[in-house]
Parts: sequence; C-alpha cells; structure tokens
Amino acid sequence: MYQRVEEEGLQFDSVCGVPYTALPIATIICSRNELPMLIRRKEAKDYGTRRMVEGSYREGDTCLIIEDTVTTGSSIIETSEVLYKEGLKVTDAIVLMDREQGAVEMLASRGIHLHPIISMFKLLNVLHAAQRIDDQTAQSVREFILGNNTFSPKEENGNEAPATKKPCVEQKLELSYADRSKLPNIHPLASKLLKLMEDKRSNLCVSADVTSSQELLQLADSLGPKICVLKTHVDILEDYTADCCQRLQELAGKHNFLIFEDRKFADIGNTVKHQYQGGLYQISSWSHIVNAHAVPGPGVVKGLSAVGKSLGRGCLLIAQMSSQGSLATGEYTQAVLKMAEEQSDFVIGFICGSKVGTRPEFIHMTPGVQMQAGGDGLGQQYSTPEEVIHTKASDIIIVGRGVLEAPDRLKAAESYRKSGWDAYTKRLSPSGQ
Ligand code: S5P
Repeated sequence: MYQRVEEEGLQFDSVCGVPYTALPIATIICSRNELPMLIRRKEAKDYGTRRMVEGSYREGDTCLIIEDTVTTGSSIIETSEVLYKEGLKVTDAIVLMDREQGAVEMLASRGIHLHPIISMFKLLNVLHAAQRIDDQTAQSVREFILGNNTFSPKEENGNEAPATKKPCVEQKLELSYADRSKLPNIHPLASKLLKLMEDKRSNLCVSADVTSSQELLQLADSLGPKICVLKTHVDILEDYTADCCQRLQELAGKHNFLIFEDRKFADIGNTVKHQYQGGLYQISSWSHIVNAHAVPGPGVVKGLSAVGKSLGRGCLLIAQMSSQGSLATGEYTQAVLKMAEEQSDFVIGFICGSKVGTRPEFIHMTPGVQMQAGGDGLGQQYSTPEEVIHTKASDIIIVGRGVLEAPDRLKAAESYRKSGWDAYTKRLSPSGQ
C-alpha cells in the first residue's frame, strides 16, 4: 500500500487509519516509513482532553487516510469528517480492497481520491483462474456486486454512519461526465469522450447511415459542432475511398468528435483481427471506436484488442439491442458485462437499451431513439431522449433517421442535442427534476 502512495506521489503531512481494522496497517506503514500518525477516536474519553483525534498536527495539514476494505466509502467519509472538524484536509485515501459498490464515486463527490490496490472483480478473476472458487460462486458474487451498487450507510466492518449523516450517504449519487472522465481507472479514450461531451454539452451520437461519401462528409462538417460521436456504416457507402475516411478524421479533429464504425464484429479472434485492420476499409486506421457482439466469447475482444489497443482505440460490447425480439437479454447481457469487466483495457462500454453496468468508467450508448416512441415496421423500436438518458440512465443517444429524415438536419440535431442534454442535467440534479 505504501508503494502505491509513493508511485502516485501523494502529498500529505500525516496518516490516519480508519478504526479499527486499518489501525495496525496504518501503524506499520507509519512506523516503517517514519511518518506522523494520527488516531481517530471513535468515542471521546470521559476524562482528560476529550480530543477526537490524537497525534501531532496543525490546522491546514493534509492527512492521508488508510483503510482495509471499502464498500460505499461511508467509513472513510465518517473519519474524514472528524478530521475536518480539527481543521485537517483529506484529499486521498488508500484502500487495500475496493468492493466496487460505489466508493470511488461516493468519495470523488466529496473531493477524496480513492486509490484501491485491488478490486473485487480482479480478486474474483484471480481466485477463479486459480480454481479456488467455482464458476457458480464467482458468478453469484459478480451478480451480487453488480446488483448492489448503492450508497448504503453500512460498511462491511459493521460501522454505521452517524444517524445525522444517513440521508446524505444513502442518496444515490450521480457523477457528471466530467467527474467520470477523471476516474483513476478509466480508459483514456472513454475519458476523452466524456470530457468532450461535457465541453460540447452534447450526448448526441448521429448515426450517419448515408450511401454517398460526399453526403457523409457534408453531414460530419455541418453536424460536427452538435455531436460527441459520429457513427458510420462504412460498408453502405457506394463510392468508398480511403480518402473519405482521411477527410472524416480531419473533420473529427476540427469539430472535436469521435468516429464510431458500427461494424458489429462477431467472429473468432483471428478473423476479426483481419477484418478490423485490413481489407478494403482498414477500420482500425480511422475509427476511434468499434463494437462487437459477445457471442463468440472473449476471443473476439482479444482479436480486436491485438490490433486496436496500441492505437488507443476502444470497443463497445453489444449488451442489448433495440430491435424487437432481440436475444440479447437477461443472462446473455450479464455475461457481456462480465466480459467487459475482464477486458476493460480495451472495452470502454456498451451498446444497450438502458444502463446495464454499474462501473462509472463504462459508457452506455443507446440506439433506437426518436422524439416520439414507436417503431419502423422492420423491428426497430424507438424511445425518446428523455426516457433513454433520464429514466434508463444511459449516457449517449444514437440517432439516425430522426436527424437524417428531418427537413432541416442541423435543426433536428440541435433539438436532439438539447433534449439529451436537458435529460442528463435533470438526472444529475439532486431532486431529479
Ligand atoms: O441495437 C441496435 C444497435 C445499433 S448499433 N440497434 C440499432 O439500431 N443500432 C444502429 O443504430 C443501427 O444499425 C442504425 O445504424 C442506428 C439506428 O438508426 P435509426 O435510423 O433507427 O435511428
């Protein structure tokens, strides 16, 4: 744990372990490294100074918190609040094990950067690979964790947050795109996307399903300022040339959006590697994001990652589909989440109908969006931007014909951008209004 403190170059004046389990850990760290240690009392002595924090400190000092495990982060918050009362500052906390049930986000919202040494999902993978736990146990723990990412006031060590703090701790926390872009374990491409979304105030991806290169480029140039992502189906262009994608990249730079080739890879690793890198389209050379079906198993992501990872590309896994009768539901969707967790160095999120995963590092993109709910007669099902972003808590709306078939595409894109953004700000506001 101290090695991590040094690697991160954390600046602090003293160290405090969260009582009680982390006290011996903090003691060893302080003793070995000759650091000043503070002890937070859980109850004031009924004699002597009645101080709640013991040790030598000055007002304005920064104190590093040490903890063994975190679930929601409420024990760290409780300790930091006692330290604040003494005039101390808390900016960082080191924890051995993050159970991934919301602590990183909860603490980030209070200005505390949590540095976990290991996470529950990583631990599960290690134990599972070493055959120390069976498939069923690993899966049921994963499901429990995914289904229990709430900000309950109770920590795993039994510590209850003080009664007065409960409403605050219980409140379901929503991180902004900007906050998520700064999360410590986020993929650089996901971070870039979340940041540009916040900067451009846009969670709109336009699906440029057009058949001429000129029209594609014209769309990219005119709608560029309104969008965070431009989604393409390059294989429907009737006049494709490499120059078209070169120019598309220039426009992505000019208007600060990402390109997402909606190729939906679905073959064995070795085949998708060729399909991604080579052939006529050489997708990996120009598309920031691609997507894949999980149906072939993890090899499909491995194959894509072998090509795209070193280029800084990212992949979305298709966890659900907007089309009627889709088979991507229930256990299949859960298995996709697991696959994403296991390859989060290349998977940046999901194509889905609603938020499916709890990790704020993952980006949820939802197709099948129009201003009015309904369908297209060929199985497509539409929800509104408000439903997708506010009710279903997805991050990005993908809109094709809603924009392409409008009499004024720019005006339509602006109204989708505004609806999507308004739904997001409503979701962020504490009252959800
Ligand atoms: O489940 C899905 C996944 C995708 S990527 N449903 C979808 O509709 N899509 C894509 O989103 C689809 O291929 C199309 O390019 C776009 C939706 O277009 P629209 O015209 O129906 O908005």
